[in-house]
Parts: sequence; C-alpha cells; structure tokens
Amino acid sequence: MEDGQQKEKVKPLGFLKPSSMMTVSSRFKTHQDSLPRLPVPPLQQTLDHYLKALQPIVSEEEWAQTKQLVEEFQTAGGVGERLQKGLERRARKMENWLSDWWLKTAYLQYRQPVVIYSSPGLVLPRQDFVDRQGQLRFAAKLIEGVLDFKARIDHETLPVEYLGGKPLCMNQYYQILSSCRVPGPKQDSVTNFSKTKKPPMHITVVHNYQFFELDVYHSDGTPLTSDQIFTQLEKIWNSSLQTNKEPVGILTSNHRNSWAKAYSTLIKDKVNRESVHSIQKSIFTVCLDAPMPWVSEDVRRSQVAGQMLHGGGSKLNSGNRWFDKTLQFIVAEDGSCGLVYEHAAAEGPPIITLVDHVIEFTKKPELVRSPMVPLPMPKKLRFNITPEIKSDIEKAKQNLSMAGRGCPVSAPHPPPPTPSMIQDLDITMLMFHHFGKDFPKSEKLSPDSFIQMALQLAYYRIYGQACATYESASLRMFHLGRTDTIRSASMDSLTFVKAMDNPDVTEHQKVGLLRKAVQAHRAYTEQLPFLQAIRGEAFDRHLLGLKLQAIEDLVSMPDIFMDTSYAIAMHFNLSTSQVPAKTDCVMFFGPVVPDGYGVCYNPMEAHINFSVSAYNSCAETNAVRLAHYLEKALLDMRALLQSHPQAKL
Ligand code: COA
Ligand code: HC5
Repeated sequence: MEDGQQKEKVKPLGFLKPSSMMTVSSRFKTHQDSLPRLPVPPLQQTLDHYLKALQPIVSEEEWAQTKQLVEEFQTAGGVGERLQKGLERRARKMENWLSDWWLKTAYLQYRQPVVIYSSPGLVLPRQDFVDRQGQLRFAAKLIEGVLDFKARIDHETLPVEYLGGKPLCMNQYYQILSSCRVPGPKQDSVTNFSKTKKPPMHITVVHNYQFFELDVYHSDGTPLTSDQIFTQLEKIWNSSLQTNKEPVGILTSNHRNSWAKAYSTLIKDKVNRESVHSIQKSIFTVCLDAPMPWVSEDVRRSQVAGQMLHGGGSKLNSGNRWFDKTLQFIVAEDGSCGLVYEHAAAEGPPIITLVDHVIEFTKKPELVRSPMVPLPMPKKLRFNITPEIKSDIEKAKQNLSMAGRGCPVSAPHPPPPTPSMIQDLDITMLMFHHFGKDFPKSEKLSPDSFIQMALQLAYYRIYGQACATYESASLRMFHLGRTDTIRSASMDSLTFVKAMDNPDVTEHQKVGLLRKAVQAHRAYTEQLPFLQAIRGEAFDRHLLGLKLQAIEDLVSMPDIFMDTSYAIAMHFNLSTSQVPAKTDCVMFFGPVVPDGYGVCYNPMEAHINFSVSAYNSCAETNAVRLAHYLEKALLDMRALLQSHPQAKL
C-alpha cells in the first residue's frame, strides 16, 4: 500500500457511553467536547510551506523577493513572533480561534451577491414525472424526507461521521435547518431559529413568486404525512396561479450592500417585515418552479444547473427564491430537481448527507394512505410593494439578468455592454463515464489526488503554466472546524505535467512522475489539517490568522501580505472541491476570480460527475474547453498507467 487509506465510517453517537445513562443532548455535547481543538501550527513550518507552495506558480525573482520578506518576518522578536503569540493567546481563549474569523472573512463580510459567487447548487437525478401532479407528489415526499432527517437532528441520533479514522465535528448539522442569512450594511449575519423558545413548525413554499407559510406539524407535534403535504401543496398551487406578481425574492440576488439597503426599506412595512420573518424562520424552502424554455439535451444539463444556481433570470425562476435562505429545494414540473444553499452556515458534506437520506426516503413506497384530516389553508405571505421597493426590484433584475447598463449606445465610443450575472456564467457538466474511483484504487492511488493531477494536466495543456489551485479540505476533525486549503499545484505536479507531453521523457519515467505527483498531493491531504502539526503542509488558514491578527494588533500590514507572490498565491484560478455523495448528483459553484474556474466533482465507484464553471466576460477561460481537456487528461493518465503495469510495484 503506497499511502494510507481514509475510511469514512459512521458510528452512532450512542457509542460514547451507555445511552441509558445519558440524556440525548449530553451525548452530543460529550462528543463535541471530546474533539480536539484547532491548534496554531508552528510559525516556521507555515512559512516554509508557503515558500514551497509558491515555487510552481511565481517567477524565480518573485520567489527570491518573497523569501527575503519571509526571513524578515520571522526574525527573532520580530513581527511574525508577535502575531504568532497573539494567535496562540486567542486559541487559548476561544473554542476555535479560526471559526468566527472564517465565517466573517469568507462569508459575512463578502459583499458580492451570494448567487453564483458564493452559494453552491446541486442537480438531483431527473425524476420520472412530467406533470404538476407528479411534481407536487415528489415535492411532498421530499418534504416528508427532510422532516424525517430533521427528527434525527432534533433527537441528536445522527451517527458521528469519520474521515481518515477521526471522528468529525457534527455542529454544522445543527445549522442547516431553520436558519437564514440576513443582510447588513457592512456585514451580514446568520440567524438560526432551531434553538429558540418557539422553533419553527413551518416551511416556506414559493410558486409563481408567491411565498406561503406551510405548517408541517400537527398540533401534537407529529409531522404531516406526504399525502397531507400534497393536499396542502395543491391548495398553494391553486391560490397562486397569477403570473404577474412582483418577484420580490429577486432582491436577495443583489450585491450585499445594495440588498442591505433595500432590506431596510422593505421591512419598514409591518406586513413585509412579518412575511420576511416567516421566510427567515422557516425550516427550509421549497420552490415549485415554472417550466424552463425547451433546449436540446446537450445544453439541458447546463440549463438545469443555472436554474439551481440563479433561477434562470427575472422572467423565469429567479424570483421564485429567497437566496438568503440556507436551504432551498427546487422542484420543477418537468422532473428537474435540485437545490441551492447559502454557504455561510455549513459546508457541502452535511447538505449531501441530508440529500442522500431524502432521496432514499423518496424511493420508499407509500404503504398506507394516511387519513385525510381537514387542514387549514397555508398562509400566504403578503408584500406591500411601494415605488421605492419596486425600483429596488428593477435594479436587482437588471443586475441579475439584463445586459448592458450605463452608457447610452449613441455615445461616440460606447463601452461594450456589461453582461448580467447570468449571462456572464459559463457552466458545463462533465459526466465522465470511462471510470470512477475504481481505477485509481486498482492502481493503489488516491482517487482524489489522481483527479486533482488530471486537473493540473488539463490546465497546463491549455495555459502552459500552473496556477494557484485551491481544493477544500475538511477541518471537521477539530471542534467547530470548517476547511483549510490543499494546494494541488506543487513542484511534483508541475514536473509531471511538463513531462507528460515531452517526447524526450520515456513512458516509464512519466509513470514514475505521475505516481510521485499523486503521492505528493496525497501527502498534503493526509498530513494536512494540522493533524500532524509537525509535518503538516496546509498553511492557508494559519497565514490568514496571522494577517487578521495583524489587522487587530498592528498599524501597518506586514510586507509578506503586500507582495506580488502573496497576491498570486491567493488568486485561485482553479477553485475545486470534492463532494462525494451516494446519490448520483452533480454539484457546482462559480469561480472565485474573474479569470478562473470552479470545478466540483462527485466521484462514484465507476464514474465521476464533474461541473466546470467560468465567466464569459473573460476571453481566456472556457468551461467546455477545460472539461474537454480534463476528460482527455484522465484518459491519458489511465492509458499511461495501463501501458506500464510493472510500474505498479
Ligand atoms: N489505494 C487504494 N485506495 C485508496 C488509496 C490508495 N492509495 N487512497 C485512498 N483510497 C480509497 C479510500 O480508502 C476511499 O475509499 P472508499 O471509496 O471506500 O471510501 C477512496 O479511495 C477515496 O479516497 P480519496 O480519493 O483519497 O479521498 P478522501 O476520501 O481521502 O478525501 C479529501 C480527500 C481532501 C476530499 C477529504 O479529506 C476532505 O477533506 N473532504 C471534505 C471536502 C469538503 O469539505 N468539501 C466541501 C467543501 S464545502
Ligand atoms: C454542494 C457542493 C458544495 C461545495 C462547496 C465548496 O466546496 O465550498 C468551498 C468551501 C471551502 O471553505 O473550501 C469553497 N469553494 C466553493 C470556493 C471551493
């Protein structure tokens, strides 16, 4: 075995102590308290790894310059030491020195729209219904499935998850339901209503831009059955047939500062305030979407991805959302289904565990028909639209889905029209069917590292150079841990991708370089999340911590955060994430830089679902092209390994 295998296993929370001895909530607390705290890695280790990670992506001159700055930064008694001490103090005082800072930096203070720029989407396998009846039946079953999962959260009976043999922090599961992001003028917040005195008993349903509060529990606390939910959904449908309503939800798609301003205007009105509060407080949202325009099967997948990520525009389903809501399921009449989720509260994996549960649940046949009890009409959430609010809605529509603002076309040299957010998104799906995790495993290679190296090869073949590459890595083995960064571009990966198309390098040598590059990536992953703080390679969150500590403690920013190398290192042209699921679904998100790509993948045993996103406004990027090169890279790498079976030993 070349490298350690990470086994994801589950054990029920009850394994910690005999369950009869403990209350349910103490089991959860005991588990959480037993998790290690996120340490602060040694300063020198982080700086060494930073310099190492820069090598494949900056010039020799830039590297030499940075090396000098790093040396100055870490001189005894210097700025580095002072910041490190500050961080260590913070770590002693807090449950997790990073989590608040990360929440603010990565999400709440990020002012770009959540749509495309932050919220990921997911497409579920297409369901076999083609009409409204089927749509509502499926939506009802899905809602029942989520409530079934919610019972496990509420009773704290969710099994503890494991990664690499380590138990994981389960806190994120308690953040994904009954929560919502709330815009603020400089910084947003996330409110979670699940632990309030009166936790919500309702979900939000949206149809034709009209929002409804649907109670999903009876007064005795039992959840409605899917038959009962179906009846309620029919009532909602029939009382929202008008298609001329103001798409008030589209406000949530705007730039956060604009939305925060519009929000304060919107909630001045009591009726509006109550409606917004009901949406924010609801357990989750279900969007019953109008059909999307017909397109060929080829472009359909991308269209559905767009439908999940942004709704398709103000004339289609973008008004059928409340993008600040943590979890929104989307069910369309033509069988397209999926979700979009607001990222601040949680990472993808807890959402996927929920999805896997729900999809299994929807497959269960209905054994007994539940009695039809009279249920009240779901409450319609009303909005009073003043001229000011109408104007805010128009601006949000413009930004999201209407091109060409600003300068009149009659001007002597009109600038090219600004594409709307939706026009700017270039997204494609790659359903890679030639092999899945099975092939790299048969070669005793980590599938994730193999895929990352294929991405490095694809990128290099297009651009002739490596770029700063981000891969999400879980820090959930620590209490309240979220993510760190695996930097997939290494000197080993660069040597391999350069060799791959070099006729002077023998096939045998290429096999060796491929394996070495895959192993280097695996080493980064394994030693990563501060687990072996002495040898770990991840440094990104520590470096961020030092920078934020500098903002708190110093009057000027240390030079290492101001030089070109740092800017290059943080400009992730490739932003990637593996999110494995049992369900055969595809997930996606937008690039994090204007000239970059977002790549998400779900490796299944015998195939891999990829999504690739880019921006149309960047002439140098093209999602279909990268997807095509990625497919070729995966196939070439397999062919190389298969042509040299002896190299396995
Ligand atoms: N030989 C044979 N099999 C191997 C192997 C090897 N050398 N190395 C790994 N494998 C096996 C593993 O045992 C595992 O088996 P399974 O399919 O039975 O579970 C499988 O291959 C997958 O392992 P690998 O591809 O190496 O990935 P991983 O599961 O270790 O995941 C990360 C790597 C970085 C994705 C993971 O550590 C992580 O952090 N995941 C969370 C990412 C995240 O949070 N994303 C969302 C952000 S919102
Ligand atoms: C349903 C798939 C969700 C994947 C989301 C994801 O990977 O988000 C990353 C979170 C992190 O902290 O690394 C961020 N990223 C999309 C920019 C990679």
